Amino acid sequence: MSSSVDLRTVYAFAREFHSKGPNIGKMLYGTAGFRTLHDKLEFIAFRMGILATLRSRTFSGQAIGVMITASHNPECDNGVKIIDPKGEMLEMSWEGIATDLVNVSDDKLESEVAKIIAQQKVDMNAQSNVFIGMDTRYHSPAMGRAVVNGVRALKGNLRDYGILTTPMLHYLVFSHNVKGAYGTPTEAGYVAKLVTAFKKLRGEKLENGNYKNFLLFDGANGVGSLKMFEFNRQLAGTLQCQVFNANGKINHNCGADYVKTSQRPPTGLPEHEPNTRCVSVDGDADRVVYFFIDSNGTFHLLDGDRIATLIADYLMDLVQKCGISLKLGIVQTAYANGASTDYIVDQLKIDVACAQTGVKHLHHKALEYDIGVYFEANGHGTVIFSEKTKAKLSVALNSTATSEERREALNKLLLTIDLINETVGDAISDMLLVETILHTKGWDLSDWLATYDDLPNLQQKVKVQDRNIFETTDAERICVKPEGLQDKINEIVKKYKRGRSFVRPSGTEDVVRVYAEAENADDVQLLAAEVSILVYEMANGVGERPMIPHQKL
Ligand code: G16
Repeated sequence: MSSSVDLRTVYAFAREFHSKGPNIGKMLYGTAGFRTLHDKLEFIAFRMGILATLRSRTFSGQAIGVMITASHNPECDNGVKIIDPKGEMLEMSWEGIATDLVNVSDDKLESEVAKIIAQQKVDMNAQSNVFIGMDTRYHSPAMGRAVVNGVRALKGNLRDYGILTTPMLHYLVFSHNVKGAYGTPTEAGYVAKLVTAFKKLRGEKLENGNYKNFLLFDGANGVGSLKMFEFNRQLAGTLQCQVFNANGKINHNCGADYVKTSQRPPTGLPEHEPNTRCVSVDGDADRVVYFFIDSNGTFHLLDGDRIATLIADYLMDLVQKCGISLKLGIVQTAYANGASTDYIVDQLKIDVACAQTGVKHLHHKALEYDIGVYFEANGHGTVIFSEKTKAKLSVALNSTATSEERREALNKLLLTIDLINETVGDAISDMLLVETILHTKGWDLSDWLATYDDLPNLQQKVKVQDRNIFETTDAERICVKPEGLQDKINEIVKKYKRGRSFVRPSGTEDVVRVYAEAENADDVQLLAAEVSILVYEMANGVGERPMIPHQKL
């Protein structure tokens, strides 16, 4: 079929504005899209504009999202994430297509695009809609312009939303594609959906038991802080949330990743009463962790594992009150603290599964349940409810045989579903859900902390010459390459009581990550150091040893 799109435009734009240039090594679509130093990324953003336009045409013009962000990474990095029509991460088969498109030279770009069109049977006369969002990094607008040019080169339509949190763009894509059935497809519609559900769930009583109506919000100097100001306007009179870290260097000594990995409070934390609830999100507000400092000055972290258990427990209770049989499960990764998994199995008696790092993998696994709660320990996660589950709840609610008590529980569960951004992990939506649960239970953070004791744990980054020589299996719990490494890790781990350690190449940073946990804090330091040195020597050869950053527990 002939089309009005002349593919020579693709090369013309590339040569003129977004040339790949020399000395660019192989780039991979990683854990959450392409991510690297911002000055290496513009040509990738251009090519992802092209890819998103083609993908949208394969869905007859349904919106595809392109998010410009390096999320938790330092300010110098940037990245591109593609969002599929249901608001999910890009389908895996297209990750390979994206990788190939990025790795050809400028002069092969036109033929590569022609190849995708032929292989994927893209109808170039079909509509195409690409939604673009970006974080607050100073180089994000330049990346956004490159995406726009990619879309224009193939004569697609686009909507540039400017600064958004990543989960907001996921919401906008999905709610647009389902014609508003998931909420009004605007930024104001997103805020209204969450705030309305939150207010209804909270009711008139602002405080309850140990729950105080005040929290401190570390915005990681990213987009989350900006958006939280808008939420605060809408939440006025309901939740008192004081935002800090709103206009410095993104993620620098603050934010969810810093707080989780260094296990200490962010800089910029205002003076406050002991035991005050504090929350940290990351640069694009798709992750959240809680923390507090007690009256002895001790720091306590409540991470993604805690959030998952809190939510699952609350939902199980509601489901039981609804009198409906539903299968609820929790999905974790290898980073989940062993104590949290024991708590889920032994105390909550809920099904638990382990997936590979990357919310895309957890989301996929969570779809196997009627209600799938998935969280990474780093605070990235959400809950998904199957269509069958939602239908069962509506039928029960509308049945005249349903008692008042059950009806109340059903209403509460349906409102809770409304409060959750099911498309992807969403720091603000997750926070509002945690606030709702703590308020319902009348808990402060020490009540929540008392549900189980975390095993001391540590995560370290090891810089190696080539992280791609590391390969893992069994949801990343076993390292199969370099050969022999796993046996040596096993030997080391044996020496430590309740010891566990694994290594994997990061998909977002140029490092190998080392995770360790053990019965006590001293052991965990030693275990992490031993495994980190081993990783360094296997990858770089024995010689000068790495500086292992010792983080306080
Ligand atoms: C992304 C992914 C997360 C993942 C994290 C770290 O988060 O969405 O699922 O846990 O990267 O991945 P890795 O260990 O491979 O570097 P974010 O918040 O940076 O988009």
